[in-house]
Amino acid sequence: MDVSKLRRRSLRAGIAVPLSVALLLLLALVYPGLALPGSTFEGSDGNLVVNTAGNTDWSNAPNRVRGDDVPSGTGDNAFGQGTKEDDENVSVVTGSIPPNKSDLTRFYVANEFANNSNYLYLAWERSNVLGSANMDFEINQKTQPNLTTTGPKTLNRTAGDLLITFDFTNGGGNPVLGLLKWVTSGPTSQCFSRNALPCWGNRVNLSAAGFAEGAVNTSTVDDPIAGVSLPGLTFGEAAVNLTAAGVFGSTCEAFASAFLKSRSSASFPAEVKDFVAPRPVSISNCGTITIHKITENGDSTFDYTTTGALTPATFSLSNGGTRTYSDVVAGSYSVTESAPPAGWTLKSLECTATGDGTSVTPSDATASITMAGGGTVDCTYTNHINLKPTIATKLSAPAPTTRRMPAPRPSPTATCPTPTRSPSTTRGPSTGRPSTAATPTTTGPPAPARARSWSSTKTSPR
Ligand SMILES: [Ca+2]
Ligand SMILES: [Ca+2]
Ligand SMILES: [Ca+2]
Repeated sequence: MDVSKLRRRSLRAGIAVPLSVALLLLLALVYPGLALPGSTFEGSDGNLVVNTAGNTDWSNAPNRVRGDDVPSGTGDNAFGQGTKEDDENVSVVTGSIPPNKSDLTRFYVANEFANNSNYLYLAWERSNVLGSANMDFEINQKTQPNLTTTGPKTLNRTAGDLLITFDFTNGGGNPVLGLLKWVTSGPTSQCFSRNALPCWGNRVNLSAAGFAEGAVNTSTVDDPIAGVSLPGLTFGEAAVNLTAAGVFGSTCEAFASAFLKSRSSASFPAEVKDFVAPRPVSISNCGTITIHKITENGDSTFDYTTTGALTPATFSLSNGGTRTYSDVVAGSYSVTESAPPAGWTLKSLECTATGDGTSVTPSDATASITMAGGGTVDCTYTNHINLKPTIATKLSAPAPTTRRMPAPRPSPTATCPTPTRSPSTTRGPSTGRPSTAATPTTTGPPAPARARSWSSTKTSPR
């Protein structure tokens, strides 16, 4: 082998090693601690604690909501009378959970906006150890009826409500996650199971599409939130990219309620049994931007331009005015004040932001905004104009008006320019003029020699 071949081979080897290291580093960046791409939530590691620094898990989940079931046994509430997922009219009973079916104890729901996507995180816990787990999370736009009392109930469903199915067979590897939306109009072919509207339809296999990941614990893990220890197969979790799954798009959606149910088998039309009653949640892809206007020493009309497809794209405000954009889809925006009218300057632009993932950066006349679902941004533009000097006109005013006092002061007598009535003159110089020591509380000249000079104090430029 000649020297040049040896060189090429060693060169290739020299490149190959750093490339493989770089690939591993890239994979580590893309999948930090078993999280869905774009999210740092550890939604498929089968536990509730953070294992990789900088990540989140249930112990520090964003916007976490917890629902607890009533204790297991004869008092535990469940669906009865053969209730199935497609039923809006359901029956709540107690003590009817079959001993061989999942007895739920708790659920968690969390959500966040990260890397231009809305993520939903779900977890369930159960008290018994069974091979299969068939759980459904129902997420509604409207508040649900009280399911903690027994009897017939009507679920308050709206077109577009979500049902996220979680099916796991022991030994079957990772759970299979599905997404169905509540359908109220159109052809019945949309329905996943039932042959009539309304129904759960348009099922998406989230796992196959790569929109979701999940896991069930294979050994005992701790729940630091509820303070319990969870034996293997009694905890399941999932992370779903709602934006990728098409739940959130260019229109505003908001969900206000979530609850957990157990299906009696992997079959979708199987009876639903135990449930954990609905809890209020706030899952939305929209926020609010509010712009306020304040002017000093007068008023005028100020123009604004925006970016990010806010509607209207431009607007104008005068003193005390407000512009509110209440349905701002998560994304990037900016608001800029145009050059102010003659004589006016932009004194300040002050902004605040609330909500995970929502931020605002004021710079000169522009507020740069990153809006996340449920976020609010509030900005105030303050403009200033110097008062025009009007001393000349005031000086020509009739003498009687110039003898009026300026605005009331804590020590009005000390500022009165009439020497004979002012107590301060007793301490003043023999000229009879008011003592200068008495004047600092006023905004006028320190030694008003003539009464009419006081009128100028009202018009001093600031
Ligand atoms: Ca986890
Ligand atoms: Ca973890
Ligand atoms: Ca229950």
